[in-house]
Amino acid sequence: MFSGDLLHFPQGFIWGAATSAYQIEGAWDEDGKGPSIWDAFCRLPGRIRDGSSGEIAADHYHRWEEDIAIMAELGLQAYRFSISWPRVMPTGKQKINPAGLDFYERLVDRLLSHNIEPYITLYHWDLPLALQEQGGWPNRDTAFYFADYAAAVAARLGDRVTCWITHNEPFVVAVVGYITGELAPGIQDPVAGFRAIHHLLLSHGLAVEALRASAARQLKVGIALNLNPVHPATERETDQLAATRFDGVLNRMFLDPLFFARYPEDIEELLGPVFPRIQEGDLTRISVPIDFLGVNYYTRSVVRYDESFPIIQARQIQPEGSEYSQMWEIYPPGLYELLLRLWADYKPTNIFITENGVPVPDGLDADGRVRDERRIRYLSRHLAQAHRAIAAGVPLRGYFVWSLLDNFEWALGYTMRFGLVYVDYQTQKRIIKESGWWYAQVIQENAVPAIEEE
Ligand code: IFM
Repeated sequence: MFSGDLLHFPQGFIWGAATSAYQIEGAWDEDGKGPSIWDAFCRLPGRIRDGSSGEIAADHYHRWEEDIAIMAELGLQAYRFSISWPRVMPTGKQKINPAGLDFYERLVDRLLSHNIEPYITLYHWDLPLALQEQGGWPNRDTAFYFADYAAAVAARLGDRVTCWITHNEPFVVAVVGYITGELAPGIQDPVAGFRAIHHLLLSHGLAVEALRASAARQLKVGIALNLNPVHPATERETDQLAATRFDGVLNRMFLDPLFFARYPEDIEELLGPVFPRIQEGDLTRISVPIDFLGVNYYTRSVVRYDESFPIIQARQIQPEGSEYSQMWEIYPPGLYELLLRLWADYKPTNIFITENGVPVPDGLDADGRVRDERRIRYLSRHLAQAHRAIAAGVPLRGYFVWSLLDNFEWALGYTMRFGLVYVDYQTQKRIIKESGWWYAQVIQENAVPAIEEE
């Protein structure tokens, strides 16, 4: 039992944890799975900090039963995981690999037998390599193949799985995959990147329709966006302009088409010839009503005007005097600010925090325990902000910790640990961290201990 003051969450609030296929499954070429862009990218020299890959990762493909038993032990009410497109369709289109669908069916059935609600993400970055060879997301056809894939998965699992997320962080897919090139497929081409944004959004709309059409019952469908509040580095007019542009590309470029069937005018003007070509009817498709908006929140963006920065002339900086994790500034009030803004500007009927978490350099103590106090503090502070937002009227329905397990952190390899559960990659042994036991208590009491902000 927690002691002291508690922040109680509304009845029915959903507590979960999240993972993604490439980051945990391993078994990169087993049982008919095709290669993804990540299988190829990890082989390029110098792309992954520790030279690793997701070929084995947390070996979840073979250890899924143990992992579900851990979820049940923690009392998780929901588990958000992604389906590997190339496991289900090895070349991304036409031919289905039944063994791939069988794996996810077993997973879903076991989750349901423990009363853990599956939240399926259809795309968490692992594009079938064959589709990248035909142009990837900058190729409009990919959007239509994605809808076919969505329909195939829903035809098998739509009778049991109610909650579906089309995409995870399309900003990262397009901008970091096709413009800065730090993530797969590692391309550096702004025209390709903005075309990718449009096709990802189009594919979302097409997939929402396909999911709803192919399942026999009513599904709840949404999308998970990485959204940050954007703050100017100073009061200077140029910095304010930079912040508006940054917000345009990071946030409004996704939210406006989804909720208002239009792209932000200032960004269209700014991009000029780089702005993607939009066909008639695309925006109507993109703005098909969704059942919930997924918000992945980790940090805020503080932005300074910088003439040398291509196109947007805005650069993100790390403000002095702030607190940092191994990856980003820790800024809990940004979650409250963001949720209130989303509610005021876009009025989504339901919001879920589909990711929130922190990397901590965890290790085992002599007694075999993992004392990740910093993670407990990070999660507590963010949940306090979520609680504040609910009290202010935001329809926040649930929260997923990123991540259930330590896993492959993309270009940073295994150098970051985000899990509630420690993974010893040598033995694949799982150890529930202190944060995992703490979260189990949160779920049980539907409440978080109130903490003092310094
Ligand atoms: O690990 C990632 C995840 O795949 C997407 N959102 C951010 C996480 C931490 O970087």
